[in-house]
Amino acid sequence: MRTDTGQIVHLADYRPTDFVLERVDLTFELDPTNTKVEARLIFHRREGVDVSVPLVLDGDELSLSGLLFDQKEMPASQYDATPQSLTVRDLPAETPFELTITTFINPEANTKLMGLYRTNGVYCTQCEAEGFRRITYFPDRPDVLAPYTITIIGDKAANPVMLSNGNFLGGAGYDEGRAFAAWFDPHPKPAYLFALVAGDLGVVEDTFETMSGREVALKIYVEHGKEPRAAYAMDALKRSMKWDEERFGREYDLNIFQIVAVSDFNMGAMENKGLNIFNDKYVLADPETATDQDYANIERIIAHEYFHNWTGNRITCRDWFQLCLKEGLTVYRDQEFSSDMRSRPVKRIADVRNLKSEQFPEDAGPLAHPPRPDSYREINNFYTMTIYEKGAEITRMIATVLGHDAFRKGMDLYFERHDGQAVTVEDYVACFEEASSRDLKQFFRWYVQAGTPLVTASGAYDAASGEFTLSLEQMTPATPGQPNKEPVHVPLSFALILDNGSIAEPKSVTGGEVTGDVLHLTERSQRFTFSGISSRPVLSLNRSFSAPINLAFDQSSADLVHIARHDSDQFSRWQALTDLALPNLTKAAADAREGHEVVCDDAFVSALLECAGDSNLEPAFRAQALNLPSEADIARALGGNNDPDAIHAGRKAVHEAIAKAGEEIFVRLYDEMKTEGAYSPDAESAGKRSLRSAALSYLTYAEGTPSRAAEAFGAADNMTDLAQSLTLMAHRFPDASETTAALASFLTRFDGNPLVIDKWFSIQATIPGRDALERVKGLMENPRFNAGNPNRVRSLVGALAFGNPTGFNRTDGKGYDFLAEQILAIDKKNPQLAARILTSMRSFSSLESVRAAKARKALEKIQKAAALSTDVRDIVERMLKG
Ligand code: B3K
Ligand code: ZN
Repeated sequence: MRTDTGQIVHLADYRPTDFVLERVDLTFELDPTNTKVEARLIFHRREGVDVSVPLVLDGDELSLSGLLFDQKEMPASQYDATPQSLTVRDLPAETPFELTITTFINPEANTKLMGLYRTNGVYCTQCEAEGFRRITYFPDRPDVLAPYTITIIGDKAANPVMLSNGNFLGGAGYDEGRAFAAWFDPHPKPAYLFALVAGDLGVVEDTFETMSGREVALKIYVEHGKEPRAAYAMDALKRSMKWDEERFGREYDLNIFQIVAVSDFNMGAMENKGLNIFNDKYVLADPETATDQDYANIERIIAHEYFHNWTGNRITCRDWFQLCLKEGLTVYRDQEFSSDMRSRPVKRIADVRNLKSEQFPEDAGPLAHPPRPDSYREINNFYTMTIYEKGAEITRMIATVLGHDAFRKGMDLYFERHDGQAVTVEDYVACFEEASSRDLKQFFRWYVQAGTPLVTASGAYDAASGEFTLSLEQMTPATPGQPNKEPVHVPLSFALILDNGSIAEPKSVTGGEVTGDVLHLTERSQRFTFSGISSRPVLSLNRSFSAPINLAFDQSSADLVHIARHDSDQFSRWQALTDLALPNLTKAAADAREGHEVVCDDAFVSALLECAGDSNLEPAFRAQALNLPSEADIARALGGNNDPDAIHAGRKAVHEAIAKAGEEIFVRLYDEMKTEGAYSPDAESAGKRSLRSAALSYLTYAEGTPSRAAEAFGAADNMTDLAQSLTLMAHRFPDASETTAALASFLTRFDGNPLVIDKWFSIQATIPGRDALERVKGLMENPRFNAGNPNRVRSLVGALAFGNPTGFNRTDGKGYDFLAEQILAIDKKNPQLAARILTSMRSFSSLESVRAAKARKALEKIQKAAALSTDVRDIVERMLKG
């Protein structure tokens, strides 16, 4: 199965390899520009495969410098080597044989950050999805599993640390200042989980005792001097290990678990067996340099990568079409972990916000694809919000449909049955079918249909009969390549809330299946009737966001206010406030566009302020409510012909109206929510800070000057408050002298700490308005910017394109032209990064026509460029095709 040629790969073409890989033995002789890799691979021909069939191994920019067959030189007539493949003929019919393949690679020149590369003088690898083939010729696919022995040889002084997967076998210094280290990973694994790290790093050590009483050594490697900033990551790791034992019965399986933080990394982190490699942004934290959000992200990502040990590593994917099998499930697991560590409703709100603002637009645009796609051109482009977040929602729905116990039984069966295997989504779902005796055939459509289902609801109460009738319809919109959709199984958590706030218990329900508080919508259209309802109830539907759908339910403001006040499901209270906010925000956008005055609905403003001032509600929840739907959310609600300037202006006016009406409450909250004593990143303290910062934001609207934010900046004793107040100043008063002074003092204070300077970059890159482009261009000239480092590029180019709707979508189209230029430049070095940033334009066709036409032109310019990577070509062509 060749996937690096830009050709389309189809799920239907899957077949097992012709040869079975039994063992892998790798020796690396490290050199920054000329590393020697010797791979000894033992294979045998799969039963039934004809003796004439050759062995074909994958490569990527490789050149073969030696090939032995059972330790003897292989005659040149028996093989062909190209940069992309090695084909070996005339191999034995049955007996196992050994190939020894020698390649030389140049880690220093590897700017794609796939395969073996260098980051700040450290050797490091990234192999998922297809990076291993940049190290040696190999059957580089996830269904080829083998145990690995690794020997690393390198300059001793330069590489006091030499790591790979599995358990440490031994190491020592020898001739001419060189040293070696050997590692053995007994758990058969695919090549994408291979890792190697070597260099001069500091380490933080701890231990963990597993549920069966084994001691596991825990090590986190960071650059020297940064050790104290790894303490929180270590704590998060130990909590993750414990949680996976308690919640899922999963125990760790090696005697060592290692994490390495590196500064050049294409994504967040990687779950290599026993040796996770992290973007240092998701390891390093202290109160002075990390925000509450950074701490929460570290906790979540440390957990996510650790959880992959069972969901991804012990049980992996048969092929890359099954990616959501490991990613969606592991996101579900990390979401549950964070919910247990923090506030469950607040976590759910944050996750749903993220799903709606990132995955829903993907699902509604040209890049829409099913969670289990059936073809791809570039697998790197499928590490998407749909695979991860919608994938997690699907597992969450399975848990909802089955109930807690049957879900856990299904998971247990999955771990027991498939341990050590590379499996499919069908295998996964079959475990839940067996554990619950429920047919999940219709449910399976969630995996293979793209697009967000739209559920339309309407309710009617008949006092005479005491019946409440709920009519539901579902429709999934057409997506690229899928014009017609079948109805899916939508589990809708619901409550009928009575006048006094209590929840009605219907005598009976007809019209479809109901389990507990979940309605099962399975037809295109269905009518449920609830009997024995004594007075008109208010229906709260899709509580906790039990299904990832768009819900069209024309509820009155009064009903929404009732839900916002009374629902026992906090998520639904937040959802009701959002449903009240959105029409105000879309109307404000329309008014701003027409030059009309923006007026807000009183019912909405007072419900929001009531929530803000309600001390029975946790501060983090109130902060979420005050944090109005984003400009992207408003654009999505408007649906098309969008003018980002009008959306921004309307949203600002709504904020001002709320700020004026609630000034007293905000003054009080600003005082009350002050945290005392030393900084602690725990959820409760973070919640107070977030509510205080929301209050500060509204007060800044009410007061119209930067003074209060400047004062907060001066008084801040932690990065959360500091970054928040700086953002407020910069975004609201970019030209004020206070802002200039604060930006300068921030820079001086944190100069030399690139992760904090990234915040300084992105705060400025997201200042609304047309000047953002010039600002970003200017900052790219700053010596602290480095176009080769993904975090730096994301903090300027990424922040402008993803996080600054007015700055990026200039009417003159200059934002798009700039992005096109940048994409072409980045693509030459790092195609994966270029393709990812380009997806920021995925919703261009919902812009008003002047901008949309200019955006299209910029995309066409990219498409026409010579020598485009497969990554960028795939994205740009799908976006243009629509
Ligand atoms: N599995 C990796 C992502 C790999 C991305 C390759 N382009 C990290 C994660 O999801 O945990
Ligand atoms: Zn993952």
